Amino acid sequence: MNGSVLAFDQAETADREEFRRAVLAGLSRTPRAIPPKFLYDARGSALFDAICELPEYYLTRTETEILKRHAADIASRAGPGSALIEFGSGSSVKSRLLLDALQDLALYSPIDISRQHLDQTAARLRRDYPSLKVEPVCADYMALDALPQINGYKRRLGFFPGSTIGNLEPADATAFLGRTRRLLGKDGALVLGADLKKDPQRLHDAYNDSAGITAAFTLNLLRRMNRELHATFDLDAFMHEAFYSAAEGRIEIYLRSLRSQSVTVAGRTFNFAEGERIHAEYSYKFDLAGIEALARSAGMRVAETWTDPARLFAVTYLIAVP
Ligand code: AVI
Repeated sequence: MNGSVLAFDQAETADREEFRRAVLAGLSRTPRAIPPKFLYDARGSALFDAICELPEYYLTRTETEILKRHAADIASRAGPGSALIEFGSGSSVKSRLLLDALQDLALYSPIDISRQHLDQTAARLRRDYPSLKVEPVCADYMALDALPQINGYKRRLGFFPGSTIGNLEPADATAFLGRTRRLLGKDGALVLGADLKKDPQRLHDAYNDSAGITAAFTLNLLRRMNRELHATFDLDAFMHEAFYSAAEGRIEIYLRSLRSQSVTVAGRTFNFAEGERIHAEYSYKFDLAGIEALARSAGMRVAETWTDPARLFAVTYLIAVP
């Protein structure tokens, strides 16, 4: 067996063990909850890509339009010679809009937990931008304490699109932004995408699409437990449930048990009452004052905000408060 295959196997075993621990702890808690990052195995990531194409899911389209319209403004704020660092890059589609606009870019560093995604992204970018220095970092950006060392860049420009910030609980969002501010340095800046509060029906529809893709995405968590943890979930005995809580300013997503049932997971038995839920994800929605407050809580401020005409989504330019 060659070294890289062995390293891959070891990484996979470690990932599975982390998943097993998180699931057993999460199903033993009251209320039951599994951290949302586990929604994104290969199938989950593909389903999320499909969500981004749905007519009801306006987030991706709207943010892309804002970036298209304002990439030059972002580039002029950042100035030439920046290093672009993307947190959770996936396929880096949106970052291309910035790569095309930024002048004399010193480096592009996509950070992603998926080695496969990163390698594919880096290869495509090197092909399409032959003079760009691409330095991928395979890491969990939520637990990152250093960035690639390079010289000669003028500013570290972070990029955290997609309103992924909304999937963090407020204290975690503050901690993430605070860590990011330190990573980017005193002259650094962060381009942050955030979904805005709006008509609750519009929000509800974005997480309850008529094609059932979002439901398949949430239910995939059960499928993943069945495959990786020898669990016995009956996918027809649970349903995806998503609703907007105006009081909390967030979409809440659960898996709801449709009957009283027992399920075995990694050799342990869990009993579900009819109607009992497993929390799968929050998706916080913001107003502009809320984004400002969040930035301030992490030692940053909003230097500029760009939105679409219907004010569905905001892209903000955050800088460190001296
Ligand atoms: C990745 N994240 C920003 C998505 C969201 O809208 O909160 C995840 C998602 N979950 C269901 N649909 C989309």
